[in-house]
Amino acid sequence: MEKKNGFFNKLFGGLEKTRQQLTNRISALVGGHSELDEEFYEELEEILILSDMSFDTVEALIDEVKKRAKKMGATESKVAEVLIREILVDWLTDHPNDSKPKSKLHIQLVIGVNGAGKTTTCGKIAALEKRNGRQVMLAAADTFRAAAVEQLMIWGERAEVPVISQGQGADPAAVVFDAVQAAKSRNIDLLICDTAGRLHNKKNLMLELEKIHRVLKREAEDASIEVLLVLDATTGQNAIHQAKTFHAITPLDGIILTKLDGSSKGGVIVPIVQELQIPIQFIGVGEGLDDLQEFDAEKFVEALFPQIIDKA
Ligand SMILES: Nc1nc2c(ncn2[C@@H]2O[C@H](COP(=O)(O)OP(=O)(O)OP(=O)(O)O)[C@@H](O)[C@H]2O)c(=O)[nH]1
Ligand SMILES: [Mg+2]
Repeated sequence: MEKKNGFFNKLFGGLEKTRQQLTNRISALVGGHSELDEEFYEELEEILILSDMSFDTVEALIDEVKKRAKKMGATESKVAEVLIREILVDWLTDHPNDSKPKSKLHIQLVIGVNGAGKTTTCGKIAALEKRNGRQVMLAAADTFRAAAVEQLMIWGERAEVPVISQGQGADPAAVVFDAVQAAKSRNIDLLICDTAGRLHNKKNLMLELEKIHRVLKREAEDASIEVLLVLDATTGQNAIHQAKTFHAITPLDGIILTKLDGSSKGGVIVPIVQELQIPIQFIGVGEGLDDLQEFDAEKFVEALFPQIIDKA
């Protein structure tokens, strides 16, 4: 129970800025405008757009609120809060965290643009899965940035898992190749591969990613492989664009949304799930080893819209 409360408190704390941007403004709007009329919807639309839900998602959300409100015969604006909460739970659980069935060796290829939080997230996943009793290994396939290998080594020490590396300048596909062999011989359950930050519009770097993925598929035939894209929640709308571009090069199995704790743009999670139809697997709510959570749509919406049940 205590663990569960700790989980929720961390999530609640992490969504503070998004609540200020989104939830508190909706509450203020409802407080000052009791009728569920066009003017109310226009203001609601503006708040939703400012929370970094995309225009299309906002339109769809407002339409759905109108539809459900009409069905209920509701005329008071406070219903809108309850309905938004309800719809978001529906939408976010529509695409559950349905990660693929895992083979004896499961491999996660962690990708994303510079500074999104890849290395930190690799360390956090390693710690989380180790706590779950799995044998975990890290591969330092960011051989590009100076000190990237050392950074992952530090995370390896914190999480108490081995790190396979070849140092700066090595071919990342060769590191991954080595790591797969090591993982097989050491009976590892989960191999997490950190990669270099790459701009989604730089073609050669994206091709390099394709190559790493190819080597993985070839060398680890019996393993299940997942490509996970790390997105920084503070980048808002740009995150959706990044996800679309990466998905076109290397089909994504899941998304990890980091830095929710530093972002007022947590609303971006809605268009990510709605428009890309890729499940959110983890969310980052801080810089520490324990600040990564498996995504739980209901808990997420509950932390975003607390107390609303009372108003229904
Ligand atoms: N507040 C907060 N900071 C985070 C989170 N995840 C990562 N960071 C911070 O983001 C910064 C970049 O993290 P890295 O893990 O180095 O990012 P990266 O994607 O590996 O960066 P490159 O390898 O340079 O592309 C660090 O200062 C992290 O502490 C999070 O969930 N919350
Ligand atoms: Mg890194």
